[in-house]
Parts: sequence; structure tokens; C-alpha cells
Amino acid sequence: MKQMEINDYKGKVKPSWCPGCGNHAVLLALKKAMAELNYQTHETSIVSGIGCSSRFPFFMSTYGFHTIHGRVLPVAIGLKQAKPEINVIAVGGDGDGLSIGGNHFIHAGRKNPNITYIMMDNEIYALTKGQCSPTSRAGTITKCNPYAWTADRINPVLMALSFNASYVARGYSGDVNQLEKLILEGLKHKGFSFIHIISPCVQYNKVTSFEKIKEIIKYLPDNHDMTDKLNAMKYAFAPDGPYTGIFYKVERPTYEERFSEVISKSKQNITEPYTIKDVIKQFQ
Ligand SMILES: Cc1ncc(C[n+]2csc(CCOP(=O)(O)OP(=O)(O)O)c2C)c(N)n1
Ligand SMILES: [Mg+2]
Repeated sequence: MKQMEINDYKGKVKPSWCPGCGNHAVLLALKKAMAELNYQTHETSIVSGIGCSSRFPFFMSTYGFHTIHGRVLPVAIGLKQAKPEINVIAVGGDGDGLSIGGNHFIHAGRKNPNITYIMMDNEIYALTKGQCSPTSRAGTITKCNPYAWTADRINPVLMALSFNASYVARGYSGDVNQLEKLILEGLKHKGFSFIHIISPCVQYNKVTSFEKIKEIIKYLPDNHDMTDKLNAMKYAFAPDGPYTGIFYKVERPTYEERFSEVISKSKQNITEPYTIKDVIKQFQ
């Protein structure tokens, strides 16, 4: 098998993100992590929703599925269930995963499919030119809310922890080395790995810039116990953050494992041949 290098993952389409967009760093970090694990392009699929960040699959040479807004997770979970041998990586933005797709995020966490979900959070809807998203700060001014944005923001890390996601991490586009490690551990993790990435938008979000984030970003302490969910929540909530690193990591059965167990149990009671007529007979 060919030893993969970063350039082997380069897609036919050149990244269309603005110069300086945080997503370029995410693309590089993912390619580095994939090369380290020697992921083959024909064995990997990048699934995305809709948004600037969701244009990701075009920029990779793997299989890809640019789905519809907010539906990245159901498609990714279905793909993994149908083809468990494929490495499935779901990607998208804060709007995609927390507004229209918020409901799917909850259920992915509790089902624990063996996929990785990378959320690039720029605190804005960038593709549609700058409306507020669930992670925008109260008071934010955009063309759509020229006086102030009136809702408080939500915390994706805290959400994932409460949905029982089995791997929860946060990174920042200004630190590619840390991002690579977080993604690498996420890809290696058996179960649902969620990586929240603070990925500033240089065009529409004037509130959160690289410079401002750099001043306040924190790293979880080396002795942080990754199996202690309450402590992870404490750091996710901490007002002196945002903290970055691996908040939580535990192993529990995956969705695919549980599903195949159910299928084999149900087959034990079937005497072959079993047709649709046999099913109908049970109800006659
Ligand atoms: C069903 C549906 N509703 C709304 C839209 C319009 N729309 C496209 S992208 C987007 C938001 C993108 O924001 P985000 O997911 O944060 O991605 P970003 O562009 O910031 O990377 C919206 C509302 C759509 N394409 N489909
Ligand atoms: Mg966004």
C-alpha cells in the first residue's frame, strides 16, 4: 500500500476560501493527520453540509459528498453503516451543525457512530454573507441586525458532552500543530469524535479575529483527566477560556456494533426461506 503524503490528498479544485480564512489551517491539519494514519483516498469519504466550510470535499482527492444544509450527520452515519470499512469524516460550519442541523448533532452524540465530525466555527453564516449563527455573541452587529444581535450564544463543546459524545475536543485555526493532534486522536477514536474548531472568518466576523482569540485562548492542563466528564464540563464552561485540547475521551459500543448485534439476533429466529408472505402471515 502506498505511503500517503499531504499532497496526495490535494483535490482538483483549489480552495475557494478567502486568503486568511481559518479553514485553510483545518484543511492542512486534516491532511497531515490522514497522512500519518496512511488513509488511502479510495477508502475515505469527506461528507459536508452547506456553507463556506462545507466546500471542503472539493478540495480533497478522497471520495466526497456535499449534501444539503444541516444534513451532514445523517448522511455520514448512513454511509458508515452501509460501508463500515470506509473512513467517514463529516465536516461543516456552526450554522450547518448548530442551527438547521442541531437536532442531528444531538442524536449523533448519543448513537456513537464511528465517524469524526469537524465543526469549523466562525460564529457567522459566511457563505450567505454574514448573518448571525448560534455561536454569534449577543450584541454582534451585521447587515441583518444593524443595532444588535439579541440572543446569547451556545457552547458546542458543552453540548457534545451533554449528548454523551465519546470524544470531544476543541482546537483553534491559529495552532495547526495542536489541530493535527486533536484530529489525529479523533480519527483514531472508535466512536463519535467531535472536534470543535474556532476558525475565524476574515470577511464577515469583525468580533472574533485571530488576534483577539490568540490573546484569550487557553490549553487544558496536561494532567486533565479525559474520562472525567464533570471536569470536562467545568473547563467547557470556564469564563477564562476558551480552553482547547481533548476534553473527554471514553470507549463505549458504537452504533454500527450495536446495530449488527441486533441484526444477528433478529436473524436467529428466522427459518429460511423467509419471504414477505411469511411476514404478512404473522398478522393474519
Ligand atoms: C435548507 C437551507 N436553508 C438555508 C440555506 C442557506 N444557507 C446556505 S449556507 C448557510 C449558513 C452557512 O453557515 P455555516 O454553516 O456557519 O458555514 P460557513 O459559511 O460560515 O462556513 C445558509 C443559511 C440553504 N442552503 N439551505
Ligand atoms: Mg459559520
